[in-house]
Amino acid sequence: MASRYTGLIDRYRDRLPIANETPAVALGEGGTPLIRLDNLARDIGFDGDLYVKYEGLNPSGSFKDRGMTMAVTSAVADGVDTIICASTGNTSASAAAYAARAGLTAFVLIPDGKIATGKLAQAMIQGARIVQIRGNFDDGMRLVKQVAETAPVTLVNSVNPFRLQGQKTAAFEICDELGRVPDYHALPVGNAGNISAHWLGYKELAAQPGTLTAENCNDHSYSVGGYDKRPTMLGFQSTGAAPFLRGAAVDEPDTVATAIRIGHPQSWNAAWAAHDESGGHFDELPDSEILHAQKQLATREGVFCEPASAASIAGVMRAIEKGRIEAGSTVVCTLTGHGLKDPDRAIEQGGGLAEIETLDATEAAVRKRIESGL
Ligand code: AN7
Repeated sequence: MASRYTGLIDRYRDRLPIANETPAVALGEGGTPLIRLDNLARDIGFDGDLYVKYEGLNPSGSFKDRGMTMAVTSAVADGVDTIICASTGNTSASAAAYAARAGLTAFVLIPDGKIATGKLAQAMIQGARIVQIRGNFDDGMRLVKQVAETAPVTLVNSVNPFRLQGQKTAAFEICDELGRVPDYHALPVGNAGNISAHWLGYKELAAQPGTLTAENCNDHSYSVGGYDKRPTMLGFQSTGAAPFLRGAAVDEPDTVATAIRIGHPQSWNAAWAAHDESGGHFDELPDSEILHAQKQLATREGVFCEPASAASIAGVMRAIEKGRIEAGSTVVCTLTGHGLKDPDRAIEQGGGLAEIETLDATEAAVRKRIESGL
């Protein structure tokens, strides 16, 4: 029997609020690798199992595709022809891709000069209507919510409930692959949709059996899994954009991890519920520590993620060091976006290239470097 993987809606349709007869707008999203980090674990003296869920390998290069396949499938089923979002970059790239696939028009509002090059390239080539705003993501979010109240458009930011429904499937995949629930799950937190979605997924896996309906699809009152526990949820922010650590919104968020340069998270209550119900913690990392983790992951494991994604690894490294993660635990970190999203930052991190010399001089120099291992 043929078994071509077509995406998470086809795989998990019985656990999603999409009717059987509704065709999925899909690009093969989901099914991302869960990679064990033996080198990094050894480096930091961790004796448990450390994994990354490499969401950068989704079709548009970030976890947003899990939510966008759902939001756009539902919009098309409703006869919508225009979608809109505000974005720090990845949502716009994903919206552009799925809109192109479905023949919809996508309006994406991006903060002036603050989105990574790869993400802008994606939105542009895929024909999104790009609107740069004089303001940050939070200003854009306010604006699109207002517009969507009265204009004939569907808002596809994570306030759209179909987004979190799609994103919860990452928790299903992790448990299906491990054959168990991880002890800890760590994520970078910006708008806080993804940590909320994962908690939704984990709760469903361990809830009492029930039936999924349009009414209860976001309240965890049905079960799909039969697992007996839930992970402790860990959320990490950059110090310059850490409303969950301040306990209040931040008006001028700033961080090199532009994906999570967000001060007014939309899923504030849901993320606190994940924190409280799971007995987890939030922490903040300086940009230097986030960039260090990005580089460690690349150089020690060959896994390339964008800066924001590395916040999950940086946070877990710190939590292990401080004894906030029990010895012998199974820990999963979500790597939310691909490293190629932000090539400029990676090149900066790599240091400069040496000057170009004659071929003879170069050959001699290369031989010398191979000998010395530098
Ligand atoms: C790589 O694209 O908000 O806490 O507009 O791109 O669910 O917001 C991106 C968020 C983490 C934070 N890592 O996730 C957007 C946007 C990456 C991201 C986050 C984002 P949420």
